[in-house]
Amino acid sequence: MPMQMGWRWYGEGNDKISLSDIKQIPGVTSIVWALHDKMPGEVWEIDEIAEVQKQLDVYGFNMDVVESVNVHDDIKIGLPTRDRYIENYKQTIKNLSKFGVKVICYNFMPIFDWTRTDLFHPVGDGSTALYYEKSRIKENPKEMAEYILSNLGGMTFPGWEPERLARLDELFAAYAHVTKEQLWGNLKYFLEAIIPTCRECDIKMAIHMDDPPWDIFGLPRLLTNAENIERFLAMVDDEYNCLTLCSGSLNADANNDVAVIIRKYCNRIAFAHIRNVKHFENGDFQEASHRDCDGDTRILDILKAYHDCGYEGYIRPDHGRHLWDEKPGNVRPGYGLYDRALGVMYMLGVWDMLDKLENNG
Ligand code: CS2
Ligand code: MN
Repeated sequence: MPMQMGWRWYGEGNDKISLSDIKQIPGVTSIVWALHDKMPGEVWEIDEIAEVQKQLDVYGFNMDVVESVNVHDDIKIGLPTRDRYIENYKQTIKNLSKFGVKVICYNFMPIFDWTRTDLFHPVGDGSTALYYEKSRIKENPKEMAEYILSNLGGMTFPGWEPERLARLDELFAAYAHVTKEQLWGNLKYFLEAIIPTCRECDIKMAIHMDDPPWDIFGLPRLLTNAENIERFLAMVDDEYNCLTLCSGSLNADANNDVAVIIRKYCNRIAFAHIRNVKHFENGDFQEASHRDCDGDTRILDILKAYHDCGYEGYIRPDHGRHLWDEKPGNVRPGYGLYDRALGVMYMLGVWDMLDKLENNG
C-alpha cells in the first residue's frame, strides 16, 4: 500500500474550499477533518461525526485522519479535573472508531498552537506567506494573540478559540507553575490513560511537533527535536503512541534534520505534514512553496526518506502561500487552495518518480 494523500478541510460552511474543489486535485483520498465548533474537552458525538461522514461519502473520500481532537488545558496543566476530560477524550476515541478513523493528530502545546508574527508577509513574487520575526516575539503574548485573532477573517481555527484566548491572563496564571518536567509528566499521564482505548479501537494517537520548536512567552515546549522525540516515544513505548511529523514545525529550527529523523522513527510516524521553510540569518523564518529549492527544509530528502522506508501512512501538504486572488479576509491563513494543490502535485511528482526508479524505470 502506498502513502495516502490527505487534504485538511475545515468543514461545510467553515471552509471556502469545497469537497468538489478538492476532488479535482489529483491523488487526494483522505480528508483530514475535525468538528471545528467543539471546544477542547467536549465529547464528539456519533450523530455529529455521522454528518461529516455523509458529506465525505458523496465524493468517495475517507475520514481516516482527524486533526485535531484538542486536549483540554486542565490535562496539560495537570489539574484534578483532568480525569473527567480524559474520560471524555476516551469516549471521543470510541465514537470515532465506529467510523473507521485510524489516526488522531493532536498537540500538547500550552495555550497557543502555531505562532507567527505576520500572516500575510510578501514573498517577493506577489504571493504572501506566514512569517515569524524572532525579535517581535518578546514578552507580549496578548498583542500577538490579538493580531492573529483579528486576522483570521472571522474563520475559526483550532487552538485559536477566541473564547479560550479571552481568558489569557487566567491561562498564563494556571500554567505559571507547570515546569517542563511537569508538562512531560502530564503528557505521560494522559497517554497512559488513553492508549489502552486506542488499542481497543485501533486508532493511533499522533502528536504534532511544537511550532515553533522552542519555548515561547516562558511556556515550555516539548516536541522540538530528535532527542525529545526519542524521549516521547520511549516514555510510552507503544505502537499506538505515534507522531505527526511536521517538517515545517521541526525545521523552523535549522538544526533539525527532518530526513534523518524520519529514517530513525519511520515506524512510529502515522501522519506526515510536508511544509517548506526558508531561514534568515537573524533567526526569522518564512514559509515557502513545497518545491525543495524554495526553502531550506530539504523536501526532496524528506520524501526520499519516506519512500525508502516504505511509508504507508497519511501525508498532506501543510501550510501554503496565498496566491493570485487569495488575500486577507478571503483566505484562511496558510490554508488556501492553490499553493497546497501545487504542493500535492509536487509531492506526487517526486513520489511517482521514486516509484518508477524503484521499479527500474
Ligand atoms: C498545523 C498545526 O501549524 C501546523 O503545522 O499543522 O496547526 C496542527 O494542526 C496542530 O498543531 C495539531 O494539533
Ligand atoms: Mn503541521
